[in-house]
Amino acid sequence: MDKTNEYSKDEQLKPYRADHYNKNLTTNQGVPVSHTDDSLKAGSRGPTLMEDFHFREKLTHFDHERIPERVVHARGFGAHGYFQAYEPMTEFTRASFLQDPSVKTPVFVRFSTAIGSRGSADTVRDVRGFATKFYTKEGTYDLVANNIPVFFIHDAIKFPDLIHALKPEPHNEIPQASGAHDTFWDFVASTPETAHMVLWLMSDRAIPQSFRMMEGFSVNTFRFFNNQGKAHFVKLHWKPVLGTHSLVWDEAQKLAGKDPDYNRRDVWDAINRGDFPEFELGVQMVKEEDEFNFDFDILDATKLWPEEVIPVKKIGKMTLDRNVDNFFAETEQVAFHPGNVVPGIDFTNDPLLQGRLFSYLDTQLIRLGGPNFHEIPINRPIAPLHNNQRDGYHRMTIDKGRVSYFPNALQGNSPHPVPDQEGGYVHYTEKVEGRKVRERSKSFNDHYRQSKIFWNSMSPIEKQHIIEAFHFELGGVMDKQVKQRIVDMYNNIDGHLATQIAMGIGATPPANPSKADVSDSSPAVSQENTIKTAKTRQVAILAENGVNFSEVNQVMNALNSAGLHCHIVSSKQGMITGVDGQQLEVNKSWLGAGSVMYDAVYVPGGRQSVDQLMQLGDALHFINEAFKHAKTIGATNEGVDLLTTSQIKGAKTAGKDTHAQLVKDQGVLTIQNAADMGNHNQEGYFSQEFINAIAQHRHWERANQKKFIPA
Ligand code: HDD
Repeated sequence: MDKTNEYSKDEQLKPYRADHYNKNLTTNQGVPVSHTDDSLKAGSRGPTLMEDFHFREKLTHFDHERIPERVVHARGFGAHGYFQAYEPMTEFTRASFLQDPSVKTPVFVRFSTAIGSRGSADTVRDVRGFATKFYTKEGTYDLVANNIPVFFIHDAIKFPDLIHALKPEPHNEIPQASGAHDTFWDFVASTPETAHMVLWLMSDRAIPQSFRMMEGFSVNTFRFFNNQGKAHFVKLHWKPVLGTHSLVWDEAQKLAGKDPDYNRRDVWDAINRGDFPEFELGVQMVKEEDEFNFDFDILDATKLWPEEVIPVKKIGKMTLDRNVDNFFAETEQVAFHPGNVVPGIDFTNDPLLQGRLFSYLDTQLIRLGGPNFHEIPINRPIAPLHNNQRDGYHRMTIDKGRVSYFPNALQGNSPHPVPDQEGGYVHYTEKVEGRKVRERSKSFNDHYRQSKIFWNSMSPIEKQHIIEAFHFELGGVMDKQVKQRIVDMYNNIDGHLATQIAMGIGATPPANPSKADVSDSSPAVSQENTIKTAKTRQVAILAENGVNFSEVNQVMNALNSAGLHCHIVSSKQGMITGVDGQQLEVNKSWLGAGSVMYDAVYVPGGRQSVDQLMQLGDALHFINEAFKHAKTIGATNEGVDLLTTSQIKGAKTAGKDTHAQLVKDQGVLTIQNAADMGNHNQEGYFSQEFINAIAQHRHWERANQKKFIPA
């Protein structure tokens, strides 16, 4: 049997998919409807009649279409795919989906923001959810992760306090999807354990360029254990094949207005184009006997395990290759729970995880209307399901027979428990002891060391972005005391950072700026060290009538063959005519497009086209904004004139008198007197050099990029 499709979620969902094309309109009772545009009345101007069962059913269902949004992570976006293990992991875990590389385990992933309401924008500053449901043959496993490896708090009991502080303020429900307000920072200033997570939240990690270009972290510590009962503490990772990249804050804010669905549209379009998002599953493992060998407590969710200390072992790859058919039925109704584990995966006493094990099921009972939400198609396991749970709202299963108890003789003692050695789930036999206490482990109390390591690990531009984020976020805080307390708190981490923060928010810099007492860093946490590729990047080509079609054609062919995608941006949608009479279809007009939607900009030659662009404020703004955001900019022949009339004139560009000489200057590439732009893979030609520059993601070395200057 083709093991790659042994368990197909797609097959399971098929009977639930309703295709309404070319069908009769009916009521929910299947009664064909003759007319749905007028309610039943006594006379065409008379009152609507109560007996109009079609009207009543249609309106009643409409009135009841909304369900409560998630209490956090309300805004999300889902996609289907599959996971394949790289090699058998039997040495560490018996989990079946981590053994056979030939098996494709169906998955469903939901990316999300955490704090915004369901209708808020995608590109807000926030931690991102990265929840994955593995429909394995021995039951469903949910890895409910975030794109930041640590969390605000140690103990789940503080979660309601944290979220109440972070959500819009209760007196005026302002601000939406933002921490830039008094209650959040008051909570932070009062809760020093939040310092590390908040530093990550102020970093570029909180404004990911794409869900396809962000990491995932289990945050909590789980256990793998094998058939011999040998256990390891583990933290799980998702590593995007495209690398980890972020927007800049100015871009993120503008995208929230120009395209609030930016990140979900990016995934939707990428899957439709065949640019399937891919993530490698990684695991960090600590032997039981090494539990206390570190300068942090491995059960403390406000601390990460430095990848340089505990390496990440890549154990498989996930590919997302199918968009949902119906957002509500799949993405809105999906229910993830960190307590959904399969044999070989168990929990630890991480107090944050312990609390999560209660909360997800509890909140889903009210959000999805009762105890049978596991029967909603997207939540159904692929594995067979037999137990004695019965009834409850929306029960779908028609349980046959009289027996709904165990043990029994009337049904052959079935369904019967499965012995451990035959695959039944057993918990790791951890020895548990202790007196009843409400207290924090002393081993959790170092709130600042890892914050210092994170700060040390940041590149100058990443540090500058963090400082500017503090300025923006604390700029929204009205209470001066709260601002000052944050400055004083961050002086525990870095005196210069605290001083820089204070200077931007009108607070008093620390009288005694703390001196660096930790020199460690972790290169793995800086996005400067991530995978750099131009694959799937989006390029805007600015053109008007009279554009040099041959240049556009050569460059577009090279970009497309390297896996990039191009949009022609012009004054109007429709067709434009090249200098040689050939036609080009315009994808976006200036009104619908913005440089913030693209990774790079290319200005081709053609005298008439470039002369028009030079007169257009929209075109000049487009290219200046892209330059401000450190993006790659290319121009060929007459196209170079647009650069020299914009803020980019400072960049070294090709001169008119030079023969076909390619000039590259901090991500600005120009060439004059050239007809051959070079097809793909021809090093030294404009096209390939342009692709190489785009692969760098951004060009922070430019003078217009303000960088952090150490004290
Ligand atoms: Fe949570 C949803 C991730 C801490 C309680 N959480 C939720 C989602 C993600 C996370 C990705 C969205 C799932 C979906 O797409 O439906 N949460 C995390 C991570 C955490 C974390 C990585 C830190 C380790 N969460 C956390 C704590 C609690 C919760 C400490 C409460 C004790 N989380 C919930 C919840 C949610 C939820 C309220 C809301 C919607 C849902 O569960 O189904 O139960």
